[in-house]
Amino acid sequence: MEEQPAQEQKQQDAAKPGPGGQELFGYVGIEAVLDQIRIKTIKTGIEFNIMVVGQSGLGKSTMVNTLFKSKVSRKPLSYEDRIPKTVQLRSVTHAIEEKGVKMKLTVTDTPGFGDQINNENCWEPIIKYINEQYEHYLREEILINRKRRIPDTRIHGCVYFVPPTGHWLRPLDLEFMRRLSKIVNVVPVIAKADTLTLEERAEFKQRIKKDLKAHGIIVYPQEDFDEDPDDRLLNDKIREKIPFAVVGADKEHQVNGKKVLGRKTKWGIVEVENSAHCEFPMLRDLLIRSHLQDLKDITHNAHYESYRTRRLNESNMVGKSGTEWVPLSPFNGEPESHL
Ligand SMILES: Nc1nc2c(ncn2[C@@H]2O[C@H](COP(=O)(O)OP(=O)(O)OP(=O)(O)O)[C@@H](O)[C@H]2O)c(=O)[nH]1
Ligand SMILES: [Mg+2]
Repeated sequence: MEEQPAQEQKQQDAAKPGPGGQELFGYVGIEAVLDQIRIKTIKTGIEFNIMVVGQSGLGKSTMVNTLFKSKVSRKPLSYEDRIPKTVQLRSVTHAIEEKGVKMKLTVTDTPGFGDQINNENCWEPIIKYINEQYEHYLREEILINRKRRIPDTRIHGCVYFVPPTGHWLRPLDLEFMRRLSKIVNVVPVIAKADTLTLEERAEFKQRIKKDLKAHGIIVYPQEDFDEDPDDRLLNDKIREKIPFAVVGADKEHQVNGKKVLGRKTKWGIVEVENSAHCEFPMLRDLLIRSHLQDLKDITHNAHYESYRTRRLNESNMVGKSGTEWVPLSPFNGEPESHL
């Protein structure tokens, strides 16, 4: 709102006669649209949804708490001393407001796989959940009287936890990420990075990158979606750092008189928000700050779009003439039919 008088001033200045007495021309004032977008965003708020996926015990639930306890939200979470093993998909939502901008941040925690002798198809409930959110959106979107704003529960970013083995990616991780990356933005991270030395982290990172490339798995930020050379330059830097080596903790400790989130060990405290200790701050900044809108745009324009096209085609929604509408076939939740 503060910009309004400045905007008016600019328009008045532009309309004033120039030094030679003639009107300054060429000023259209299209930048006013920026204020309109800003005001609209403030009014409507932002919905942003993240999901954490990976093997059991890699610290997914801890990371959800870390994210909310770190500088993302100032509201204290109810404290759980020991985080129990997650047994079902669970979403935590926090409303965050900063400088008048409202954000509804939802993180979906998933139970980890790996306990069963046979982990075949362990991705099914996750893929089904992601597709269900697309389906909800689609069903709202094709209504004749649709809502002005469709509630958005679609997953905009999926953080995949890779175990800190220091070797290569396991076939299960490759298969899971291959399937996920086709339907959602996947951000891989090296879990429990405090268990690796700095050299091991760096080497493991390179191996994971090579492995992903060799198997044709495209994670976020996807090169194909870079919009211009500036975008490419920025994203290249991020691609270099991915997978981020993260550490999660939900306990606060006193360090030099300041409270920090960290893991206390015999040798000192691993601070999760200190970028000299781990790359959690990079992950948080990518998701919540620098790339939030990009993650939403790619979800809507690429992932949701291909889901929508597939569903409408398989339902024969668009009749032979291309204009008549027939009912959408039932959603069978079969993940494979959408891959
Ligand atoms: N060393 C280390 N331990 C961690 C880290 N993050 C979590 N842990 C510990 O690992 C254990 C398992 O953490 P959880 O967050 O419950 O793991 P999860 O991935 O949610 O497990 P499931 O719910 O079974 O899928 C807990 O004892 C955590 O304190 C980390 O970054 N480093
Ligand atoms: Mg858990």
